Amino acid sequence: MKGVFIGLGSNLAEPMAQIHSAIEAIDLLDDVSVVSKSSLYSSPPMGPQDQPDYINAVIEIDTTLFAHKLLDQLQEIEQQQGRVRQRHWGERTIDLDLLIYGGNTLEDERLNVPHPGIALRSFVLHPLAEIAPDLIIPTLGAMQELLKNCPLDGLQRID
Ligand code: ROI
Repeated sequence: MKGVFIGLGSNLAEPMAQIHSAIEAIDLLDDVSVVSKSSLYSSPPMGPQDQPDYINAVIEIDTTLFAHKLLDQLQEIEQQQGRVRQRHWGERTIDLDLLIYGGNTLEDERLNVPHPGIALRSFVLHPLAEIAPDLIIPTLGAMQELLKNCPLDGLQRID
């Protein structure tokens, strides 16, 4: 199934390298292949301001994994890359968020998909728009409409 999107973020321990190795690790998973990658972006932190800027990106994958199984695998990659959560909304080595799982909506203790932050976070919405400009997101609506209400807020495309 295509139309599965993952958001990546890092602001510790060589963030660009963290993003690249996470994408590689995701592509190496059984039953997952990366079909599209956004550029890398730098963004000022949302949350405490006394932390480094983030590097963010969004990828699309093609997968046969169920959402929870995929989440398990993403969390394993976070652990392998030494993720530590130092404080709420604080700095992190790597954050992998399951943003969209095709046309599905999922809501339980572990997953809220589509991710409720998509439309509110420029560092998620704009990279997503780069690779899926015509996307209609379940519960949130049309990408081009969402973009109208989401200023860049300091987001900058790298490359
Ligand atoms: N801020 C930015 N700019 N990028 C992120 O990926 C990010 N991730 C987070 C919080 C702490 C909310 N802030 C962020 O989890």
